[in-house]
Amino acid sequence: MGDSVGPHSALRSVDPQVAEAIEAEERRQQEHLELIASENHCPATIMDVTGSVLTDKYAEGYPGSRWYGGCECVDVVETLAIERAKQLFEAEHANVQPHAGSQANMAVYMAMLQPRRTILGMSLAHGGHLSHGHSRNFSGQLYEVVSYGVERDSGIIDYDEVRKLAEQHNPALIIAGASAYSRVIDFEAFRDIADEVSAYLLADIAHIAGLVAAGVHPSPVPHADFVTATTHKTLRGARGAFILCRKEYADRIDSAVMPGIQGGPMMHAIAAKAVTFKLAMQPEFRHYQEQIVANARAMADEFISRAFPVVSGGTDTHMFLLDLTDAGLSGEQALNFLACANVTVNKNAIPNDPRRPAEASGIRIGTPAITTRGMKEDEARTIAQWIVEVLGASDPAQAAPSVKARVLDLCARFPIEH
Ligand code: DSN
Repeated sequence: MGDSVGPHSALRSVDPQVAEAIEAEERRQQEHLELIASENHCPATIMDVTGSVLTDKYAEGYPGSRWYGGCECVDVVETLAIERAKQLFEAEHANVQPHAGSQANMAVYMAMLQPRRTILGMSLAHGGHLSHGHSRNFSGQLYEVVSYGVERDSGIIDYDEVRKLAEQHNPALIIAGASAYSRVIDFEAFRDIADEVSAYLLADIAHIAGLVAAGVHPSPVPHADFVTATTHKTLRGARGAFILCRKEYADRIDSAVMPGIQGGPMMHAIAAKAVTFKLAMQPEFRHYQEQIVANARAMADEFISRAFPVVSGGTDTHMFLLDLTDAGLSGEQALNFLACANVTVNKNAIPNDPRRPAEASGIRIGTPAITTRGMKEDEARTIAQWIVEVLGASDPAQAAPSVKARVLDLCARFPIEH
C-alpha cells in the first residue's frame, strides 16, 4: 500500500499513478503562469462541491419532474442554480444542464433548426468557435454554414459583411460570439441584422460570461433570443455550461437538452454551478473582472510598445491575440519556447493567417488565471516583457531558462490558494 498521509493519501493507496499525475498537475499549476484565455483556477469550494456525493445521483428530467426517485436533494441544488443564473444575468429562463459549451450550442440548434437550415457564425479562422459551423464539427456537418470575419485593417467584426451575408443567405440563426476576439461585441447591431432577415439570434458568451455578469461587458440578454455560456472561464467556477433564453423558448430548449442531446445531468457540476453563480454575485467579483481587463490592457500595451503587434490594436476584454509574423515565429514555436520558461499559452490563427492552423501565426493570451492569483498591472507588464525577452531573442531557447527562474519566483509570490 502507498503512503498513508498527504493530500491524496487515499487515492495514492488505490491508484498511485493517477495520484502522482494529480500531484504533478498541482505543482505544474503553481509553478507556471497560466495565460490560456479559457482557463482559470477555481476556488476550493467549487472543487469540494464537484467532488461531493452528488456525483452518484441520476436525475433525468428537471426539478419537480424526474424519471428517478430520490431526487429531492438534487432538486434543491438545480433550482438554486437555475434561479441564480436567471438573477445574475437578468434572464427569463435558464437551463443549467449542458455539460459543455458545445452541448449548449448544440441544444439551441436542435431546439430551433431543422437539419440543413443555414446558420451564420464567425469563422474559426477569425476568432469564432468550432461549434459555430466548422466543417469538421457537428455544426458544420448538420447545417448549411455561412461565416463572417473581421475587417482586414482594424481586426474588428465586419458588421457590414454580417448584414450583407445575412441578406444574401437568409440564415435561420445568427451566432454572435467568439473564442479569440478581444473587442466588445455589439449585440444590439447583431439583433438589428437578425430582425432584418427574421433570424434567431444566439449570443455565445462562453468566454466573456464573467465580464457580462459583472457588467464589465454589455449584456446580450436584452437582445438575443438565446445565450450560451460556460462557467469555468472568466466566471471562475464549475466546469460546464448553461443556456439562457426567453420564456417562450423554455420548453423547446429544455427538451432539446434532455432528452434531445443528453441523458443524466451531472448533479455535482450543477451544484458547483449554483455556487459559481452565488460567488459571481459578490461585490468582489466585479473588482476581479475589472482587474482581468486592466491586466489584459496593460499586457497588450506593453507588447505594442515593444513592437509586438496585437490583433485589433488592443483589448476590451480578458484576452488578445499576439501577431508573431514580424517576429518570424509560428504560434507553435512560440508556445514551445514559452513552455520552457514556464509560461503556458495556446497557438492561435490570426485573421487571414497564411500559415496552416496547426502552426498558426499567433498566440492567444488571457489574464483570468493570473488575476485570480492576485497579480495586477505591474506583474502583467512584467510578464509581457519576459515574453518579449524570450520570443524576441535571437535564440529563444537560450533566453528561456533565465525567464523561467523569474517566473518561478513570481509564482511563489502569488500562490494559487486552494
Ligand atoms: N477550448 C475553448 C477555448 O480555449 O476557447 C473553447 O471551447
